[in-house]
Amino acid sequence: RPKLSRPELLCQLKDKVEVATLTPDLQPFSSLPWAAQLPLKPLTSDLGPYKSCAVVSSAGSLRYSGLGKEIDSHDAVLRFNAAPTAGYEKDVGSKTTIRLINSQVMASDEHRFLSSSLYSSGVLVAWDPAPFSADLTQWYNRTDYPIFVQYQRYRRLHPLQPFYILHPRFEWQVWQRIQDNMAEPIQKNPPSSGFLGTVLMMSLCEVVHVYEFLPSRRKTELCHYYQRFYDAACTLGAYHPLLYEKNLVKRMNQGSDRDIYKNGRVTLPGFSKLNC
Ligand code: NCC
Repeated sequence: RPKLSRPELLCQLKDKVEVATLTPDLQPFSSLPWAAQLPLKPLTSDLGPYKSCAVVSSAGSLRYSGLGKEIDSHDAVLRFNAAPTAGYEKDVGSKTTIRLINSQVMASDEHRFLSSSLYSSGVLVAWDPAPFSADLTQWYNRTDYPIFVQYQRYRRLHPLQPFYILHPRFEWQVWQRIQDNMAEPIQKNPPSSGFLGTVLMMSLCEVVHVYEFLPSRRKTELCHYYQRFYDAACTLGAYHPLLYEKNLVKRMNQGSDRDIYKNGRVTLPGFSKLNC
């Protein structure tokens, strides 16, 4: 199978992946009373379009980057999980338009998801590693972490904050793009939040800048910019097919290699700007 060119890869991603979120009309939710807490419309009809966007990975190499001002200059900024801005503004900025969180964050005591102010700014989007090709009912009855219980609790406490749940079909559509463009079989686990969030923003923005997903010259084994914890697996992957995700992003990058090396910055076109 021939390796796809950059435009081919981008168009394939646009054609075969759709950002879908749960709405109250979907089975099995339509027969559950709490489904009224789900947003009526999918995320993509409520948010954007934005001109220029930033996706801020949580990588340790953001530390001492001085990228904060540049990140905040974008129209929308996506952050992940428990990644804070307070105290790290110089390096990661302070604007949060969307926060993408995995179900582990919602469920673990450590993150105090229901009470911490970290989660209260911007739009929340949650996801849970659903089994491959499982339908919504199967997944609902056996989520990885108790995403729905925590969702209902959070919504009761913060009824005005927009909060979406990704449709698991999206996870596996993104996974399939990675697998189809790799020579070897990759692990059958969903992509990392980092890559899911990048594709999410490509559907909302005209141009997407991803920071420290492809490591710069500041590359470090420091896992997160906000924690004193060292593990190379944070950058290279273990459970998630992270290295393959990065390989694909490298192939789609429209920016220069120097931009990666100097600023850890990748530039990707939004789907609306592609002529496929
Ligand atoms: O670490 P995590 O990811 O929250 O990071 C968000 C995204 O940033 C990119 N990243 C992060 C660190 C690093 N050194 N290099 C990077 O490129 C990745 O794209 C990553 O997705 C996740 O994807 O949701 C993940 O979540 C954590 C953890 O659940 C949360 O941080 C909450 O504590 C996972 N860690 C563990 O399960 C121990 C991580 O595997 C994936």
